[in-house]
Order: sequence, then structure tokens, then C-alpha cells
Amino acid sequence: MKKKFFISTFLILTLATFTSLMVKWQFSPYVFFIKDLKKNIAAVTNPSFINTKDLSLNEDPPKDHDFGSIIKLHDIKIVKLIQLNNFKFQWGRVDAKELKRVGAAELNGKNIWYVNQDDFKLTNRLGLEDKITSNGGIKSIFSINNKSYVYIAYVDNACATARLIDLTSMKVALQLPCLPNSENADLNASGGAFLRLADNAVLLSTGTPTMANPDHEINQTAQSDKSLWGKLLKLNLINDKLTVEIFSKGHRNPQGLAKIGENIFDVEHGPMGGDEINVIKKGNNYGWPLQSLGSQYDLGTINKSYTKPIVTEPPMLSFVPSIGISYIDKCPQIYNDYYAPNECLAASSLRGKSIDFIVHKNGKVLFTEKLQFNERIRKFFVRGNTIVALTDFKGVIIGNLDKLN
Ligand SMILES: [Ca+2]
Repeated sequence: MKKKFFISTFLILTLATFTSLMVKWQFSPYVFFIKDLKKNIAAVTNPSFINTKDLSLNEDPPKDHDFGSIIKLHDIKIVKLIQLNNFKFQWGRVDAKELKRVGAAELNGKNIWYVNQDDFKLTNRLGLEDKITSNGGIKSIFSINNKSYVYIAYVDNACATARLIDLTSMKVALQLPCLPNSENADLNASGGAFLRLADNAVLLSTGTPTMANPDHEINQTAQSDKSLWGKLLKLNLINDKLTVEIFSKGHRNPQGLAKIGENIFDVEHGPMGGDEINVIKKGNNYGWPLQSLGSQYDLGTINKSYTKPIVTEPPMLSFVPSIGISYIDKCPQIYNDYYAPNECLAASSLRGKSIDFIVHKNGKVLFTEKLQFNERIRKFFVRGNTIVALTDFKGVIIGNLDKLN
């Protein structure tokens, strides 16, 4: 009798374990994918400290913002190692409990300055603290001619929109129009990527902030030459006057912009699938919402042609499914040098929890290699052979890339 009880208990437990595994597999094969990749992260025994000498060579002078927070990057221990084909990335982590979804960050030597998207002190000073809904908030902070500007997305009554505020005078420098049918706005997709072109000129990305289908009016703004949404905007500051021109159009939600070598690249979120890395040229149309390699969230097909109904620019690389591409910078110097004369860029991801090195030549991607982490990476900085990455809610990853031998 007792034996029978044990056998049936054992069978029930085995069946329950098997079922829960099957459920997990069926609904989230991605969990297992990540788990397998975790094997590439090895724990380091006898930890030494991360070499931060490349950070002290940083050319940007520290900014005297009286808001935001500082994370110190001194004396961080190497605890993990990721092995690539010819390189190893040895890294550690600084836990930062206050770090949420970062809206702006700067690496100043061995300190990271950052401000969260929903930072109360700043949104309160801007008079928008009760209007940061629908995933709005501080999307970027940058300077033109040493004047600091904040790009902030917010909802005021029935109007979902964004504005640029001069942080010295606190005056509105640029007001975007209300999004059409604002009730469908998702201000996560307000862009906020920026790139300094000259002392008095910056590129700033807006986006088409909605999860709705391509035919929705918010998405259609990206193709309109009369709308500032869905664009890369060139901001010029001349004699204290800010002027705006449309640099390129057809962008869904660019989150990162960088000039690497001779080219400007952006990384932008696609719909369901179809995140993109684009080579940016003035006057180009990058296709959204006429074209995407992704699909609608209801699985509806989106046109794949680059010539019909009008000519649009294909991405250099698209990610299907989407990795939640979040930021872009150059590759570590040692990696770049190893693969020269080919070129290299690094792109981070939220959903993919990675930093990918993308080696390309003449607009053609040759191969990619992946630093796979376990955290969503929102922004990162490459200085020399050191990478510093800000994660959502967890802290900062910092490490050095070295040759394997
Ligand atoms: Ca596109």
C-alpha cells in the first residue's frame, strides 16, 4: 500500500515537472534561448579590478547639472567573462537601486551622470510633473553652443506631444504639435536620439509614438513634410535663435545616433520585428510606415518593397524578431583595429539584453558577434577598450575587451 502511494506520488511529480517545462517551452522558447547563452558567461575566480584608464582619457568636460545622480566607476571587480571568437570581455557590475529607465546619461571620466525619464525634480522644474503619462518623460538632454536643452514627451489634457526646453532660461525652444488621435499615443516611441554635427548644430530624432497599425494618423506623420514627427531634425543655433529643418523622414522610433568613421548611423525600433540600423543621409526617406521588415502587432503584413509605392531607403541591417535596439556607439578600439579595413559599430538592446558588434564594409554587413548579458541595456559608452552600459533598474555594467591570447 505504502509502495503504491510512493510510486503514484513520484509519477504525479514527474508529470507536473514535465508539464510545467512544456508550458514554459511553448510560451517562451526565448527563456531557454537565453539560458543556453548564459553558458557563455563564465564566473571569474580570483577577481581583479577593471582597468579604467581608458575612461580618464575622456574628452568631454563634466557638466554642472544640479539634478540627476552620479554613479562612481572606481575599483569595480571583474566577476564575469564572455568569450568571443578572438576576444574576451571581462566585466563587473555596479548596483544602482535608483537607476530606472534612463532618459539622459553622460560619462564624465570615472563617473556616470544620469537622469531617469520620470525624474521628479526635473519634470517638476519644467512644470510637467503631473503630465508624464503614456510612457512619456525626459527623452534626452544635449547641448548646442554650450546651451543645454531637454527633450521631453508629455500628455496635456487630450494632447500627447513633446517639447524642447532651454535649461538655462527654462523657455520652450521648440514645441511639437499634438499627435493626431492622441488617445492612441505611446510616448515610449518619441525618439530622443541626438548627434552633435557641429558646435551650433545637432540632429535630434522624433518618432511616431504609437503601437497602432501603419495606417494610423500618428504613423502617417513620418511621411509628411509638414510634420516634425517621424523625423531626424537638424537643429541650428545661430545668434541665440534655434532653427529647425527636416534632415530625413520615414523614421519609426530612433533611439540612438552616432557618427562612426565617415557615416552617420541610427538605430530604431520597428513594429513587431523590423528593428533597424540605417546609414543616414540628408534628404533620404527611411520608409516608415510605408515599408518595414516587421509586421503589425496583429500580424498584418507591411509592404516589403523599396520602390513601391515610392522609393525608400532599405536598412543596413534589420532584426526579426525585434531585439528592442536601444543605442549605438563605435566598437572597442582593439576590435576595430583587428578587423580593419572593415568597419565596426556596436548596438545595444533591451529585449535582447546584449551589445552586438556589427562588422560591415561598403554598406554590407559581413558578420556580427554578441556580448550576451542578463539585463536590458538602454545606453552604453565605448571609450578605448572599455564599455560602460546602463541597464534598466539594475545598475551599470563595466568591462574591458582584450585579445584572447
Ligand atoms: Ca525603415
